[in-house]
Amino acid sequence: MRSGLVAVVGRPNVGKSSLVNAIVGSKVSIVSDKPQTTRRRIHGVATSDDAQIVFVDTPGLHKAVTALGERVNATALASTSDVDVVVLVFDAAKGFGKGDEWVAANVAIDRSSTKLFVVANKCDGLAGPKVLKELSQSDVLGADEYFPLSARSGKGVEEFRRALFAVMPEGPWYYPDGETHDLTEEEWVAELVREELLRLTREEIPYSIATRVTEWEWPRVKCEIIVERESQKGMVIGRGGQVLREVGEAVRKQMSPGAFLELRVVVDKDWQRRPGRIERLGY
Ligand SMILES: Nc1nc2c(ncn2[C@@H]2O[C@H](COP(=O)(O)OP(=O)(O)OP(=O)(O)O)[C@@H](O)[C@H]2O)c(=O)[nH]1
Ligand SMILES: [Mg+2]
Repeated sequence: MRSGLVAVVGRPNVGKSSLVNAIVGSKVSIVSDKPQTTRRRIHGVATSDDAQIVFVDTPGLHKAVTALGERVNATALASTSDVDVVVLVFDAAKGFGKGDEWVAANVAIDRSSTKLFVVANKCDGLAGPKVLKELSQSDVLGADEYFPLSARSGKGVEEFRRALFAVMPEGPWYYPDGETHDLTEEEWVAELVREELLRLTREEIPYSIATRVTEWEWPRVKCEIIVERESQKGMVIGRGGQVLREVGEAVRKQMSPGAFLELRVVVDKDWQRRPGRIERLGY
């Protein structure tokens, strides 16, 4: 039996979580078009006949301006030690840039025991020469292998998946066959609620939202939506409760049948800037 850990790092919004989901074959990590969607390290598990890969999805590395930003950066930076492969993902449509180099320079990788793979994501719709140009720009990273692909269309994902399985060392499986992630049911539902809110809100609201399941008395599940200011409450609730209703419907569809999901919006002033609060929320 073979197994290994693969940490996925990169700037926010480059498609790290989308890539992990594509390889695992189901949603293990929430995705949105807003940067800084992932806030904690999440294990996504892919199992083949004789090997298991545990992906470590991480928050996007960025210039932090709040205590939450510092916290999630630290989480990402701490996740590359003792792994078999570090995958550095960049957005090929935007182009390989200084920010990606900054990520590579700040992530600790022991190259004697850890391989570095670079993924040029979002290659769907890009012309061949553009992809080649971005790949050659990223060559400064001196990676072991480079993969142009699209997590969205799936093109190139299978080759990448095979290359990862090929380098997994001998070792026991960390998760039973069939298990795809390491979140508890409570954490999972809280993340699903946050995903829908990221989809439905804009401007500063997505960054001000945290979610937390406060009660799980199946089929009754209570989830708290925490915002930073009184003025944000209305936007999360929506006119006549429209936003909350939409969130509830979308999340219920992804839960076991019969769930009764109750959503409540509360204000915790400037929680994002208060380390104690951030910790309590599990970030
Ligand atoms: N066109 C295109 N869009 C993609 C692709 N992969 C991801 N996206 C989109 O890019 C956005 C960000 O995707 P995520 O997977 O949340 O990115 P992330 O790197 O995990 O972001 P953070 O968690 O914020 O660091 C979403 O809107 C995705 O749908 C791709 O291959 N092609
Ligand atoms: Mg993510």
